[in-house]
Amino acid sequence: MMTVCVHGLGYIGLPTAAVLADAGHEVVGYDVDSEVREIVRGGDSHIEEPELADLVAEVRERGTLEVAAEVPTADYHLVCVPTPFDEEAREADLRYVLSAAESIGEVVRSGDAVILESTVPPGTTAGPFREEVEAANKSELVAGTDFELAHCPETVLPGSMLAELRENDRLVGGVTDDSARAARRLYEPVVDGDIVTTANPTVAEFAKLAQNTFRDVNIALANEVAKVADDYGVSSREVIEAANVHPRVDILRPGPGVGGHCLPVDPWFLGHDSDRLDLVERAREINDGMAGYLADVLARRLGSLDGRKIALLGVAYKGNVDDTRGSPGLALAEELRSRGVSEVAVQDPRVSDSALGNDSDFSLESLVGVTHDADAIVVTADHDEYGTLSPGVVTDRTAGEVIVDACDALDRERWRGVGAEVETV
Ligand code: SAJ
Repeated sequence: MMTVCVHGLGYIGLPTAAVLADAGHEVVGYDVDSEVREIVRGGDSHIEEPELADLVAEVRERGTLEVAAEVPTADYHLVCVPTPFDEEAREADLRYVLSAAESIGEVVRSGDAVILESTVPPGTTAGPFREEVEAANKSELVAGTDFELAHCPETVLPGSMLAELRENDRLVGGVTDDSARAARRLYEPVVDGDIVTTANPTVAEFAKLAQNTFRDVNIALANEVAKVADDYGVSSREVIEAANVHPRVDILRPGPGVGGHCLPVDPWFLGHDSDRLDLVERAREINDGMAGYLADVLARRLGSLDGRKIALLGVAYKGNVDDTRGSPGLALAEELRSRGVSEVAVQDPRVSDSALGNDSDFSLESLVGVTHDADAIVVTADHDEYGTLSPGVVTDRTAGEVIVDACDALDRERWRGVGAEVETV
């Protein structure tokens, strides 16, 4: 087993550090945020993720996960820092990745391995990341000669991270074959899936972006099918279910838009050194346009949006998570407010006020509060709680009967049973 320094104890770094420590590696977690370090040092998690807090407590107790305020020397440096999206420039902001590279350069020794897991534009590992590590190294060590360097993109789905860290196939791209082999050795004790070696780090970086882009484009198709199906008076869900009967067709589900911090962002990273994005840009526009489309649907059903109260159920970016980054529900809330809706009331059983953020324009209310005298109800996250929601709780209190389920989360038959017609996107 090896010593591993995990740089960044966030959404990816903390679960990764915990799983590596659980497999027996001697792991040290490093994070620039002292609050995060204290929480993890205390054996807890600052991220809501099933079973993560228990695992962190266990590996802290066992002594296989330590927390450091300075970057230590280690056999492996694993970089899991965020790559924020610069909305204006539509580009990846590499400042955290490059700052991690610099601090690794200061401590990296001959024979160590450096692995970048953060999602980055193609060419980053072998280009600016490598240059930064080498430039910061006083002994002038060279990647691929003196120390190993590889990219291994993370691919875990929030909500099932621990299982996916262990079960998913992984891509590994090294600057040399030895670098790829070194990366494989780190993951082998942890990963039950296949570890696939790509020709170089750039292929691994590109492949990760292509995976999320594939999903985004597929959802854009589903959203377009939903709009067209409405013109034909048929259910998009029934159309897609029927189309997917074909063994080579797998259209995803339409919804209120695409949220989170991966699908709405990663496709743009492909444009870092290329001007050829076309379908990819269109897909982004279609998915971002779903808030406008839903507002149109509501305006049509209500006659006018002016002075209305609309209840939004679900501001997490998707079902069964508490994360509101890139929330389609909140995007719709903004859209409705800008179109004259007097009260946009939001509710979410999974999201806490603190997750919504202090500077949010909206505050969370109870189900009873948001639906009271609402002219319309819109479901914008498919939480399990909405599937079992009793229509009586909601319909007795609403002024109108417009219920738009953008996620197909409600049990439509149950609602029909009490005379409430649910319109699904
Ligand atoms: N969505 C739809 N329709 C669907 C599926 C999803 O509208 O049929 C929406 C969701 O509601 C959500 C958004 O898309 O708003 C993104 O959700 P997601 O579940 O597709 O993906 P993420 O962002 O939670 O995680 C993705 C995953 N990538 C792939 O499945 C290819 C995950 O494996 C990656 O690790 C993660 O991005 C990442 O970190 O890149």
